Amino acid sequence: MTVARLTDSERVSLLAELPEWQLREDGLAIVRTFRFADFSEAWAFMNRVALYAEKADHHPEWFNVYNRVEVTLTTHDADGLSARDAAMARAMEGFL
Ligand code: H2B
Repeated sequence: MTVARLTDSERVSLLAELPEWQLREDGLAIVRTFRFADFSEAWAFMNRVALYAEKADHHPEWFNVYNRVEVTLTTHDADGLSARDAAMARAMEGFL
C-alpha cells in the first residue's frame, strides 16, 4: 500500500509540535531517545507502544538497553514520514 508522505510544511509543524523529536539527517524519519527509571519502566512503555502499533498496523524501529529506548519513526510504505508517524509520536508522548 502507498501512503502519502508529509509535505514540507506538515513536517515543520510536526517538529514544532513535538520539540523532543528530531528529524533524522536524511529527513525520512523522526527520532527520540526516551529514558526511564529502570528496565521495568522502559518495558512497560514499550508494551503500551506495542499494543498501539498492532492496532494501528504501524510499527516503530527501536533499540532498548536497560532504561533507554531509542525510537525511529518512519513509514516504509511511504519511504519517509507520514501522518502515521505523527500519530505514533503523539501516542508515545501520551504514554509517558
Ligand atoms: N510500520 C511502519 N513503520 N511502516 C510501514 O509502512 C508499515 C508498518 N506497514 N507496519 C505495515 C506494517 C504493512 O507492512 C502491513 C502489511 O500493513
